Amino acid sequence: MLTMKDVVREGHSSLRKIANEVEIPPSEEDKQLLNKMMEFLVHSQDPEIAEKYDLRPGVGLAAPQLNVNKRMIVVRTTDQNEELLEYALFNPKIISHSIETTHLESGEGCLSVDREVPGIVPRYARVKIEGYDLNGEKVVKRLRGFLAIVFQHELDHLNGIMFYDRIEGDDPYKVPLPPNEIIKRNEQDSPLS
Ligand code: K1U
Ligand code: NI
Repeated sequence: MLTMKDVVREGHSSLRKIANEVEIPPSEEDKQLLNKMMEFLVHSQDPEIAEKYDLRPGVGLAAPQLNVNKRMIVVRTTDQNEELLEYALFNPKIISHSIETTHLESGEGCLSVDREVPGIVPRYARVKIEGYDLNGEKVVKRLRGFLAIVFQHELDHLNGIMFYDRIEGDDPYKVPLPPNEIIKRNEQDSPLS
C-alpha cells in the first residue's frame, strides 16, 4: 500500500515537470498504479487506517506526487447530497470551461506541501473534462463546485504547477474580478463531512 513516504514534497523536481501521456489502452502496470492511488485516498479518508499508517486525509492525488511522470489522477469526494464521487483517470484534460471563476474560502491544501499557504487560488467555476478510465474507455464529465476545484488542482500537478503559484504574491487575498463565486467548503459541497 502507498503511504505518505511515497508522496514527494515541495522542492522535488517531479512536481515541476510536465508529465507524459499514458498509452491507451493502459498497461497492467499503469492500471495497478491508478488502483493503488485510489486505494491511498480510501485509506487516507478512513480515520482508523489513516491514524494507523499516519496518512494525511486527501481528496485527490496525481502520479507526479509519487515521483511518477505520467498523466494519471484520482479524485474521491462527496457531492452536495453526500453521494460518493470517485474518478480515476488517465490523460485527463479540460476541454471547455466557464468564464466565471471560483475559489475555496479556506484556501487549498496539498499532500506535497507540509505547511499552510493562505490565499485565494482562482479556479474555473465549471469545467468539462475528458480522460480515460481504467478500462481505457473515454470519459467526458461536466464538473462544478468543490469537485471542479480538486480536478483543476490535480491537473495542475500534471503540468508542474503548485496551487500557490496561482496566489497573488503581493495580495494573497485579492478577490478575482467578477464573475466570481466563493465556495465555503463546509456549506456547499462538504466533502467527507
Ligand atoms: O493533490 C493533493 O495534494 C491533494 C489535495 C487536493 C486538494 C485539496 C483542496 C483543494 C484542492 C485540491 C488534498 O486532498 S489536501 C486535503 C484536503 O483538502 C481534504 C481532505 C479531506 C477532506 C477534505 C479536504
Ligand atoms: Ni496537491
